[in-house]
Amino acid sequence: MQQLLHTTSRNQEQTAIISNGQSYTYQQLLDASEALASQLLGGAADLNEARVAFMVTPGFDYVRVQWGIWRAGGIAVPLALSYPLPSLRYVIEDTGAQVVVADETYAAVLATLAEEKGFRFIILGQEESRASPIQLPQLDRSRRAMILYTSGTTSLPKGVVTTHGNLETQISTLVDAWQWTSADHTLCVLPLHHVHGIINVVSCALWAGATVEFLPNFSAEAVFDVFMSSRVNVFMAVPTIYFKLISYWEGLPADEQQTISETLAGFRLMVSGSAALPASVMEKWKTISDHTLLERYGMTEIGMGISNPYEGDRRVGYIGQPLPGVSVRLVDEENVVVPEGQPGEIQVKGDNVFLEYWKRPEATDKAFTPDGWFRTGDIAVVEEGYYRILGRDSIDIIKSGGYKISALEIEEVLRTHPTISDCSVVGIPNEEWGELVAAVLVLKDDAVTTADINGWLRERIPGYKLPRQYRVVEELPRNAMGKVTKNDLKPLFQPA
Ligand code: MLC
Ligand code: AMP
Repeated sequence: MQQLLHTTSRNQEQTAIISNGQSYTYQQLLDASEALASQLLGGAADLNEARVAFMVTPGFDYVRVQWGIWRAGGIAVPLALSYPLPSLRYVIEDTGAQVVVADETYAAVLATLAEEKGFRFIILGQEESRASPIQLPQLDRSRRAMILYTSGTTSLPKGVVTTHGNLETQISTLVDAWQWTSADHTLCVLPLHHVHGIINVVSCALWAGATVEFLPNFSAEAVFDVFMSSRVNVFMAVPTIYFKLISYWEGLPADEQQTISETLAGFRLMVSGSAALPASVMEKWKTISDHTLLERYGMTEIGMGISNPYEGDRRVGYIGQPLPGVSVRLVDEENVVVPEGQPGEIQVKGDNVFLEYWKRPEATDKAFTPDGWFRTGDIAVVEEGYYRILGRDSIDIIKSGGYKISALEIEEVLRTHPTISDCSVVGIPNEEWGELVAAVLVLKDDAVTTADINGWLRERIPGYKLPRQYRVVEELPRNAMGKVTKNDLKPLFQPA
């Protein structure tokens, strides 16, 4: 945070943010975040790591709230805008947030919870005005700064706690590696409750003194409109977004295609990550934009760990080499380092690695080896010095549209439906989404349809976690231990 403020003070009159048709300078961001910090503090000297949850549309308000929380000494807990009430309640309860901030769009959603939980509820636009300049607390690197929720191999999402030091390392490493400067201008279309949007796009841009422009959500048409009408020269997205941009471009008349291609060719950098980039997407994007996408690998717990080079050979199907300051090793099941060419689990060490899972010391312990390496659960191999992802060690983790989704979490909710006697959730390969969530159900009552179940589920889990396909069976296949053999279920979803 101190570093971010340092940049800000150098670039006061430069445009920091463009959102909702308005431009905001770094000075405005500084003033607005200080005002919010002051309001959060309410006369206290320091929030002392109090959790402040916030549900705010991506744009200037989002950043001023995030910075305001940090500047007041709190822990920022961004709430996903797509979450239904039970998921919001879970995050607010799990973090023990005593203060929740919302903009007017989300105030109504949170009002029920505010009544139920009695937290302090701040609605943007209805803030008190600041009385006089205040003294903000000094934040050292070891302070907790943010909690992001990640789905894993447990049925409930875990809060990943990062310190100011972790964030500074994650941001500064990328700013250097990808050569961000204050002349850059990026467009953020990613959700702001995950590291990809928060760190790689917004924080890197602001750290470098660049401009970040926001679209509240993704639409291929809107993205190309911004590209054509502004000075965007850096773009980062998940493979699904590149897939959607390609499909849209392919449907345009030739003259529009050409104008877009000419604009894209002038970009400085285009990055893909959060899920494997299919070779077909990389190649088509190259034809359209004349850019070889820079593919990198990261995780909520580590920020970015491995990246193809900014200058040099970006290899199709590879995630590149460890970023400076990030130690990476591949180990076998006995935790012994494997030689080049042999597959192993990616383990990571460095200042970029998170502090802990919030209030889950056992899960934190299990996530690290006795000598302090973080176990990612991703399997990779090194070939000619480049890392290539082979898969994950857990069949229960699904990546769809760049979102990590836990099959166990969805199964747990499905099991509470009165007519479901048994169920299993798997990920099935899909070029556009990476994987699609698919559910196999055993039903007590044939009168209930999968459409009914989907409608019921929609009220309980975020839309991006919903199964896209269902199959109903008499019985689930199980091994001698009684465990469902998920690999036997996947063929049920192969196209006929
Ligand atoms: C939505 N749809 C899906 C889906 N999500 N279909 C299949 N699988 C999914 N996962 C369907 C909807 O039902 C809807 O269909 C249609 O797609 C449009 O829905 P939407 O919600 O409007 O989707 P859209 O906004 O287009 O979202 C696509 C997206 C989004 C790619 C923009 O998924 C996204 O923002 N992904 C990024 C997630 C991210 O930031 N991950 C980073 C995690 S951090 P219908 O029929 O109803 O119209 C991380 C670390 C790292 O991983 O390394 O970065
Ligand atoms: P999340 O937990 O949402 O932060 O997602 C992190 C996971 O995304 C990693 O553990 C990987 O499985 C996956 N991931 C991120 N980048 C890539 C990539 N370039 N290729 C393949 N998988 C990736």
